[in-house]
Amino acid sequence: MARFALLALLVFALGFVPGKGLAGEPFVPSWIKNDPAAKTVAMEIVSDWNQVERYRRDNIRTDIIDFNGYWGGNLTIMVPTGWTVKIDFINGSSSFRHSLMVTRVYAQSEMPVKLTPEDAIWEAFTNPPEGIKTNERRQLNFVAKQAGNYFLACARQTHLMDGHWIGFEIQNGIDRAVAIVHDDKFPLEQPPGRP
Ligand SMILES: [Cu+2]
Repeated sequence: MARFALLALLVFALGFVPGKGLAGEPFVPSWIKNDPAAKTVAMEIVSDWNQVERYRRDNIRTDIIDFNGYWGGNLTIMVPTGWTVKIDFINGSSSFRHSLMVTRVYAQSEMPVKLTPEDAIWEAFTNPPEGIKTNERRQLNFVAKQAGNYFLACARQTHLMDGHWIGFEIQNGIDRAVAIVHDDKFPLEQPPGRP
């Protein structure tokens, strides 16, 4: 009986911890470069990084618009509090304008139809907010002043509602910027994001 109770406890502890989502291990992708001495992280974020690969695989256009192959919060970037963030933003789309903006967290039901410059945290957004053209690039620099959860989102038309956002978390107590893929939000049939 005691053995059974112990087993039940073990099963509970391993498999049914409330709030434990499916997430991979934190990793430093090739497009994140940490400089701990300067408390600075540089990252390159490409819009529609996977558009061509998706099209090649299925020969149909998908509704997915992405940042480095991630969308709808299936990746979270974590940055230490107080660090300077330097994002090299490139529009890799072959057809659409895109932008990049730091915003608060939105539930799907409360997302605005369109983000405006007033929605930008620390005025961090690429200009013009309606998006840069195909193959254009912008540098977006800001200080990760306040610990908490944010979005990196696209302010183009309805792109936020359409899933053109990833998670952005500013954390105390971490010593470098990392990323986590949320496998439960990443359909297996989709090509993987940028490593
Ligand atoms: Cu977009």
